[in-house]
Amino acid sequence: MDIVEQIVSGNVRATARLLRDIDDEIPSARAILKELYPHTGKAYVIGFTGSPGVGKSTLVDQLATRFRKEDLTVGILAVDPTSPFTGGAILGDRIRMQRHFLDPGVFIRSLATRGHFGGLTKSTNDMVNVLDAMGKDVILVETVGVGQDEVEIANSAHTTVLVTIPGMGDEIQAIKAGIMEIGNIFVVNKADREGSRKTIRELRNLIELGAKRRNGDDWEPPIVETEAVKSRGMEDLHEAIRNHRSFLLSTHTEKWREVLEKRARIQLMEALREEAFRTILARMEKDGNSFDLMVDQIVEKQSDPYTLVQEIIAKEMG
Ligand SMILES: Nc1nc2c(ncn2[C@@H]2O[C@H](COP(=O)(O)OP(=O)(O)OP(=O)(O)O)[C@@H](O)[C@H]2O)c(=O)[nH]1
Ligand SMILES: [Mg+2]
Repeated sequence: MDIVEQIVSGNVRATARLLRDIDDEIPSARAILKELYPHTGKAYVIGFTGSPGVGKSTLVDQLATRFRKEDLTVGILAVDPTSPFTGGAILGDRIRMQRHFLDPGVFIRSLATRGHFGGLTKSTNDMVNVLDAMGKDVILVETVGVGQDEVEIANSAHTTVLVTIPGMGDEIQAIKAGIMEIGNIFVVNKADREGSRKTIRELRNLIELGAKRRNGDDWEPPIVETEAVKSRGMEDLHEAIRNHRSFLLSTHTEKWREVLEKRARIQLMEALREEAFRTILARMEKDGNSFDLMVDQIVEKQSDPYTLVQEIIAKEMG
């Protein structure tokens, strides 16, 4: 069997190897991704985003267990984890996730680093595709919400879950519109803490404000109260996800199509950016007119980034 067949048949080692190659930006990974692509499109992708430490990993872990009860297979990707999931200080979560490690129906992978050129979801989307092709029914993607990342994960997922905790209403208020629009479901985790009700009220107000901008047939994001460590609220969250999926799939709207287009658009954009950049960079190196040389020119004020890019593109266009 070649590597594509191995991955499509769910081989964990072959999959892990490809993911590592993608992470290391090994060029041969592209060709495999290309061959895997026809096997994608079956998984349901759920993104979880929110500030560090709000409990995303704990929620993802609990939900994975919930999906396994339905006999659905689960892929988990944690992007740039700042606390132990599988990335940084491994131990705590290793223990917590052990039941999943022993379960062949769950594949977990964390990405501790970003792409060299700031491409965050570049490889995340590729990895989602790999897990999709591998046959995982549900893919849970965790990203720490820092501005742009939230928007990127929202473009990659079918359902985006925005996670907050009590007392974070103000923070949300401050970031406002952009963020509110990407959340299909809001979770107030750590509901055991004081102020949960208040945060829910604040979120409700913000969602209602946003409703004025939404169409009548649009999805109204529910707010789910959870205490992930005690598995409280998981049924509600699971149901909210299921409802959102049903909403997208309901036949009288174009919502599913919109989500497919949104995902295709981001993937095409990233592939284009990646390939164009790679191609141009390779040519620059070959010409001896390297990237580093231009960096020197900028530092020495002999030129500026804008002029240099114009020159590069002009040359590229022939
Ligand atoms: N009190 C309380 N603590 C919780 C709850 N859910 C998670 N925690 C704790 O909060 C801490 C952070 O949880 P994680 O799941 O690692 O949070 P995270 O959002 O994935 O963190 P990052 O990946 O670092 O952004 C852990 O010590 C959890 O045990 C909850 O419902 N109540
Ligand atoms: Mg985490």
